[in-house]
Amino acid sequence: MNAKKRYLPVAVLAAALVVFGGCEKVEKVSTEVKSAIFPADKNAKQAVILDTDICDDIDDTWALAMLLQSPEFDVKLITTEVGDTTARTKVVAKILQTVGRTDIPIGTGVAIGDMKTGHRQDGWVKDFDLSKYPGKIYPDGVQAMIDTIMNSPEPITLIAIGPLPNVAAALEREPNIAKKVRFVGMQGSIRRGYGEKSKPEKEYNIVSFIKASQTVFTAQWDMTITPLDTCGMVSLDGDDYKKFLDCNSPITNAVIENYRVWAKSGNINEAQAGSRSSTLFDTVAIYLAMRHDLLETENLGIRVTDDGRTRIDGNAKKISCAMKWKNLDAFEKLLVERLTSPVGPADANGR
Ligand SMILES: [Ca+2]
Repeated sequence: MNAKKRYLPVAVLAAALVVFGGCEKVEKVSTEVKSAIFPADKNAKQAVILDTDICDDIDDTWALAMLLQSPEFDVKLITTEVGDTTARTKVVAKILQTVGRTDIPIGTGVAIGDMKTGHRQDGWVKDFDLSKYPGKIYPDGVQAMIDTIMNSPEPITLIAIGPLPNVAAALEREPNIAKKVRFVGMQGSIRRGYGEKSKPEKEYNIVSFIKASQTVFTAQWDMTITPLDTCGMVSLDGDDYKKFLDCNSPITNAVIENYRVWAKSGNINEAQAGSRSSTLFDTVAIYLAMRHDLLETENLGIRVTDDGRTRIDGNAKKISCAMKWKNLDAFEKLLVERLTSPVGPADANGR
């Protein structure tokens, strides 16, 4: 079946945005947003797993919010990874409970690496009792990832927005997952570095677990990534940010509360949270899991070197890499529209 046939016409989407438009009335829909593909019914939803190092940089929290607010997705599992994964699970659990999505299972991933740093949102959950959480939490997140993939009647999109020890462990334990997964990730730096530097550099998600990255980047699955070349350019300010800030919904409030706690714990001026976001790298992986028309992608052989770089190598596995923005502004507007819209997958669950 042609996938495009399963989606609502653009005019219906535009009408839906007018009728159900977010915290505030949606006044305009950009040309690019109009071209969005939205599932016509819940049967067309894409089954996804999110693997996240939430609590390190704050962008994972924004990405999780975007995921929850995107009706294209049927979120089957969220796994936490790196460091104190139980602490990260606690933050995911509180967010899901806050927005009424405890139907989504959580898997606590491999506790590996530094257990103390990179946990900048602990203050947000200091009074949250995980033992009273009503949803399902799998203590072995890697096995939960494997079981979710292997038991799924449909292919799964695995969205990985951090280092890759969970994904590598899952591949090593059950290599057959590669046959059922499309991988979408925020990893690497190919022609540009942090802060739009003109040279690539060692990107955190890759360099912090190099062998795991090599395992994932050579697995026999379809791969799409947003390296720093594109994801490093995303941030919100001005009217876009104001719309998000003024929304006052459970999901936007959860993001902004976490942003303030995160800023404070990292000695960043908390007032920044009142005027602009930090760089929202991981949101681009969520976008790439559903569409890529606002980006230019290149099919490149990518090799993860032993010192943690992502080099173009014609002999390496071909990966679809988002290398340039066609319209970054349209993406940022789409991001805000998603975050501030009440139309999310929760509606399909009868809320
Ligand atoms: Ca991340």
